[in-house]
Amino acid sequence: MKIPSNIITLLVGIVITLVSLWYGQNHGLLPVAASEDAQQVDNIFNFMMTIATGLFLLIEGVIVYSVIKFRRRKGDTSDGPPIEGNVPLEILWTAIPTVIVFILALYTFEAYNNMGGLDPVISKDTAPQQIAMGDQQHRIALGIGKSATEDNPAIMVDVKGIQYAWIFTYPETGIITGELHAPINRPVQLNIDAGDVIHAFWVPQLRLKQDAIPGREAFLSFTANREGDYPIICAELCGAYHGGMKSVLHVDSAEAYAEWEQANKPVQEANMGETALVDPKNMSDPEFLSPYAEEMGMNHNMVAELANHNSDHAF
Ligand SMILES: [Cu+2]
Repeated sequence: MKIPSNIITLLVGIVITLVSLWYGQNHGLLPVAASEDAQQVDNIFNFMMTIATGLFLLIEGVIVYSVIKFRRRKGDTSDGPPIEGNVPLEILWTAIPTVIVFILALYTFEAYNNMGGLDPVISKDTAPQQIAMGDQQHRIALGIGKSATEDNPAIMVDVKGIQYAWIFTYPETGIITGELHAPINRPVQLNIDAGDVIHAFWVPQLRLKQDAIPGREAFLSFTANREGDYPIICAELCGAYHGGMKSVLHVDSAEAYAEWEQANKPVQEANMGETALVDPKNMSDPEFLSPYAEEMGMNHNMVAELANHNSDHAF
């Protein structure tokens, strides 16, 4: 019994489609998605992966099939048939990629717009540069952002890229740190700037990347929805130690974030005298030594004993 070739074509088409649809969702190439918007980027990537898998299987399949089916047989020295172009075929293979590219362009545009890429909503009160330069600058603001709302305002963080580190300043609390902390489910707005050369702020798990340009502020907003530690990577060759320009984004629970904030707030001037300044002259030897002794694995009594032994020793 001979199966008609159009039925075989149909079956092959169905199999390729099913395999492509499955692989488009199960390629495992992306790191975890740690924000709401990251899913939109993943949807585009998965869609592209589905199309790419289908095309790969179709084209490679035809090549492998042809290599076997139309191979030169033993003793065959004849020429192949003289085929010169095929207009319908060329129209087809121009039209299909054109349609695919158009669909991808529209889909990408839609996601970019959803994420606030076309009109970043910038909180003006913390972007003095923007106000100084007026409306024109606002219209061409760099970045992505829209996640803040009236009842869930964004946490502001000034991000400065320098050779070869990221410095994060929280203007509301005065915290300055080398590692970014963000509470889960709260919008965060990064005001990104560079101190020397062009850097790029990149967190793969947020699917966000933004150039940091000296003298020109850029913005990124995100709302992390997954606790964890994620790498911050400089994605613009910025000098000899560019490869070492890394930091960490800690997405904390609300409680852990509050704790971190409390522990890292600069000491207020009012209680500065008691907490920050201790004059070692007013301390006894054991008092002075105990923090060092603890590091060495000694307890308080051992220190006191030592101090007694050497009581006549001028310290
Ligand atoms: Cu850099």
